[in-house]
Order: sequence, then structure tokens, then C-alpha cells
Amino acid sequence: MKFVSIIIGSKSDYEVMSECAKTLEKFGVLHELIISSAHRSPERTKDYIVSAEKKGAKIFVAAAGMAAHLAGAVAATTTKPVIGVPMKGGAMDGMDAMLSTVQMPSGMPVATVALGKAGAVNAAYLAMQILALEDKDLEAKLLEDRILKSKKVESDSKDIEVLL
Ligand code: RP5
Repeated sequence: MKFVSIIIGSKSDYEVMSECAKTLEKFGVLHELIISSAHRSPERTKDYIVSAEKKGAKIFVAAAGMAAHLAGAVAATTTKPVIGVPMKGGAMDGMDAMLSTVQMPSGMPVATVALGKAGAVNAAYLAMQILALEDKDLEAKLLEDRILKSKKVESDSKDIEVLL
């Protein structure tokens, strides 16, 4: 069983990160989601990653805010791809989380996506694009999704466009 593992640093990250889970569900991609923190529950985080890999986790999505070390801690524990989602909030409204997530040392990558809901959704898409390298059905679904997006741009424009 292959699946995407989503780890969120706090219950307060759930509303945003449920968008990641919903996007995976829309494409029929299995996922797990747990709360575990790099700071508040480091042992739980490490134990979960080891057990998730044994069960078939192919990609990890890690979301945290403020001094966001969760994605980096996940990357330290696995060689599977890690996608980091910085959460908005706190005194710096996510700038701290974005820099903490993206600025990994050489050789320890975290593919960092945008802050907030756009990042949550893009984490799901990026995870699926990686899985689609070896899954033709999923690749076809992603291509169909691109076509629908392109058609929506055209129909939205038709409603309001002004052309000479
Ligand atoms: C981070 O601190 C969490 O990922 C969350 O985004 C932020 C605030 O956590 P709570 O105080 O709301 O639990 O570790």
C-alpha cells in the first residue's frame, strides 16, 4: 500500500492542511494525517516516520508554523521526498515559518511550497506529481485536471473580456 503521509505540528494547523488531504482524496490518492511536533513530541515524530515508511509512505508532507522545524526534522529521519508547508500565524504571520522550512542545509532538502492554503493544495499536487512518475493513471488524472483549469481560464475570461 503506497500513500502520502501528512504530519502537522499542531491541531491549529488542521483547518489549512485539511485542504491538502481533500486534494489527495479528490484524485483517489491514499493518505495518513497525524499531529506530531518537532519540539513538543520529537520521539513521537521520529517513531511515526519509521512506522509510516514500513507501511508504505512514499512522500512526507510536513506543515508547521513559527519556528517551523518539523519538515527539517522529518527530512533528517527519512530519505523519502519531504514537502514542507509553512503555516501563517504568530508575530511574523508566517515569514518565520517560511524561512525555517526553506533554508535547509546542503544535502538535506525540503521542497517548500507557499504559505497557507495555496501551499497545502500545492503540497498535494507536488506529492501526486512525484507519485505519477510511476503511476500512469495518476498522470492521466493530473493531465485532465490541467485541461480543466485551462478551460476555466477561457470561460472566466469570456464572461468579462474586452477585446478590440
Ligand atoms: C507550530 O506552532 C505549529 O505547527 C503551529 O503552526 C504553531 C502554533 O502552535 P499552537 O500553539 O497553536 O499549538 O509548532
